[in-house]
Amino acid sequence: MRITNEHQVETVHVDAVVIGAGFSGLYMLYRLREAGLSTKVYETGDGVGGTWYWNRYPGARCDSESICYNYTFSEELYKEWSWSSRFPEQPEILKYLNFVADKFDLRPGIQFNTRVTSASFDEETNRWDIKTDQGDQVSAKYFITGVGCISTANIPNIKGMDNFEGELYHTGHWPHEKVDFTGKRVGVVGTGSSGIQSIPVIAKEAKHLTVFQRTPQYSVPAKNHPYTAEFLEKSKENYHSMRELMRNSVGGMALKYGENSVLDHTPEQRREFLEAAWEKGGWAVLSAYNDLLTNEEGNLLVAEFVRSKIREIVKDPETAEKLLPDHYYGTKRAIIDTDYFETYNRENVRLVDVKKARIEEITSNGIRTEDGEYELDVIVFATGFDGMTGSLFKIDIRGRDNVALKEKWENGAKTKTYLGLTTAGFPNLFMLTGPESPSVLGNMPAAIEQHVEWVMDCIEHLRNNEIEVFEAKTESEEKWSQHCRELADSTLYTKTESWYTGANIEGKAKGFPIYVGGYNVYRKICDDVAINGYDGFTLDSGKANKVI
Ligand code: N01
Repeated sequence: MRITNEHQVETVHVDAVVIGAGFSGLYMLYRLREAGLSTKVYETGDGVGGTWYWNRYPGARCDSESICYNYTFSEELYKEWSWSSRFPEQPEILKYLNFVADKFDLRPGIQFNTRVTSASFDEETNRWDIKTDQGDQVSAKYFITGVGCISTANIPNIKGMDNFEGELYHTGHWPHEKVDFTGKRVGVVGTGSSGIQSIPVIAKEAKHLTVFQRTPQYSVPAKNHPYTAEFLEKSKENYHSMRELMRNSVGGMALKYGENSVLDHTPEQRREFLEAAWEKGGWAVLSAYNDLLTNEEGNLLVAEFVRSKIREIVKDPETAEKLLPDHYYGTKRAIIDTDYFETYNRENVRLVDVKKARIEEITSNGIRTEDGEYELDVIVFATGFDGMTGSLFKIDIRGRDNVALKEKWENGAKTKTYLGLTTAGFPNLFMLTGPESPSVLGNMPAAIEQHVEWVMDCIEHLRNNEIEVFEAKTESEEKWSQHCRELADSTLYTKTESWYTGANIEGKAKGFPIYVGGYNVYRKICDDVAINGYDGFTLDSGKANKVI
């Protein structure tokens, strides 16, 4: 339905508005449409893909095994698509998401090149009024965000950024055209997942690469390899068991954690065990034991094992020393790489410790640290993201009494959600993979499917029961947020500063807004809430306020 207001801007009325056309938005659109709800998806990019649309930097690839890094809601889709390798690169993942969009004819439901700028809940109509940067005005019963957990780039505020005369990039906003590093002096700032994936690839092409490292990171080999036809056939045959395994596992992937404590093994047994995990690659070291993230003593032993591997790989002892991390292993997102530490054995690669000699300025010619100036033709910022809340806060989301989500969560209160999906005072708002859900601690597509399916069941329930207003109770979110904090504090995660804790963003409220209890446990909690009539929520027919 279209309604014209006094300024002649047509207000479009739909059942649901979804933001984002990545893994979350695409599946949400599919489910809403299948259920017969009129839906509009707004996407800033000019194509589908979300994270995989923006992160086109060299070497970008997934770190969940690809046979799990896909949707499982459709057996037909699962069987139609074949991944080339264990950890495929970004172009292949983007191709998969385009394949999904085409297969289910999702594009007509998506408005590209459009950023949602504001959304406010109208307590008279019990609807969300949503505006975009293209002048759209939409009124929706349900407002669903699929904005991604790590999609707002952290571009450091370094003096002189505008003075640089060379090329400047951020890994999370990579150009669509190939960036040619041939014959160029390149500087990469940052050694998280993005830096560690891109550094080996850039080093091979550039004339010279300088890596500006503030905090060394642990990384283990991905041991990527092509999939054989037999392997793929078998994984497709096992579709049902694979889906069950993913849905009922700790990290949403076909991965089982070890049964032993790190301390159950003698030093010799441990070395042998970890060597085998190292050879297996991927998540094998992180999942080798059952208490790596809770047992301080055990964690330090595994951390020392990884440090010993770095010393073995990197030939120059001084460089190796600079590369040794000293935080608890796995408390920053575990990284898997292809030839990362080996890259420091190349003659054209130099490592600069910018914790020791801080970056002072970007000059017209390169980067000046307290130690001197490094001349560069290209600077790549692999400096990460304003995680979990950054993309939500970019939209002016206002709930009851015109309270902004940003205000609610930043005024000392930090994030407060119920189940990481909803927040009190913001009725009929669903945040897919929102703060205080397990999201980034495992396999995102699995987390997304669970959220989309829960939200869809919930909306069906609301419609079937003529419920107009669905809202988390304040006491439910207090309890949930406290539960999340207590769980996080019982692990080593909160003992390390990272983007998980918000420490990478100046002035950001610190916390650990992620549910660490495991995907499987979380799924059961969400299911139980639904089975118990959406326990912890207020379900209101809203008849008193109803405006048609
Ligand atoms: O970002 P990061 P990322 N001066 O925040 C440094 C996912 N992901 O884009 O640690 C100098 O991890 C910063 O230093 P420090 C994954 O969940 C997944 O790499 O703050 N350095 C750090 O070294 C991942 O965890 C994949 O001291 C500065 C780096 O920049 C998340 O995204 C691939 C600086 C940022 O590391 C984020 O990863 C890529 C400054 N001013 C990403 N500011 C997959 O494999 C920051 N740094 C699927």
